[in-house]
Amino acid sequence: MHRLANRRQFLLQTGKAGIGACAALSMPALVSSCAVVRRVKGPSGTGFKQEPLPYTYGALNSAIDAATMELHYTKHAASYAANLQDAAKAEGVDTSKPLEDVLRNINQYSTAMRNNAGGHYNHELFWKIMSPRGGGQPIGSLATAIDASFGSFEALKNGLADAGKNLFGSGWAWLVLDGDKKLRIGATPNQDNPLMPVSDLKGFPLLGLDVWEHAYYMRYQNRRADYIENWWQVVNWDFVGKRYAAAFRS
Ligand code: MN3
Repeated sequence: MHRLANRRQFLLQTGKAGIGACAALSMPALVSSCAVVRRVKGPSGTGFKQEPLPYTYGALNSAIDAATMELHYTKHAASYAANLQDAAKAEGVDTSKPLEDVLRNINQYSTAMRNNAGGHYNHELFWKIMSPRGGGQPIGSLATAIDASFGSFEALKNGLADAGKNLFGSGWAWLVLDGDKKLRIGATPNQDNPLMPVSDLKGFPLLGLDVWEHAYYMRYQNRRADYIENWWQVVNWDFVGKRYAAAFRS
């Protein structure tokens, strides 16, 4: 018992409980504390209303045309926000709390909540991780972590492109920070995201790429791979890097 208590203390202090360490603990209280240790909290505070787009519709034209941006923001994303507010009202959700709280407990809510809470969160993030002054390469601690995890920035780009291209139907490709503070690449179907317990890919979303056809079809038609290739020109690495640093500290 004494050894177990010490071990629990060790896990809580280091925050580095791996899967093996978690499996080795058999007492329910210790297992649950282990699960808490392995979650990255990350920056929170996404609201339930749509925020203004941080640039003009045509600002990302090197990758995404103005008509696509306008439809995407004013119709698709706006619908998720409106439907989310309806669902929140119907299901008694306190909309003064961060949306992340709903996503992390999505099993308690309806399918409408899952689709629209995910849809709203994903798009609010998507607008922020792009910029007319984007492109180039990640810098600082994120660049170091990308090299350590995937070998190179090129390998990250290839991995994310594969995740996006191989996703059947509509959804998102992601770079996330998982509970072991490791970077992971993956995809989620529909409007799911990696904060949801139902997602196979779990972690804190650092960067998400919308690969629904509405995000690219007018310019690229069926050429999802070309859209992804051009998209790197507008990725806001300054924002993503700060998000990584904040999530890593949490
Ligand atoms: Mn979309």
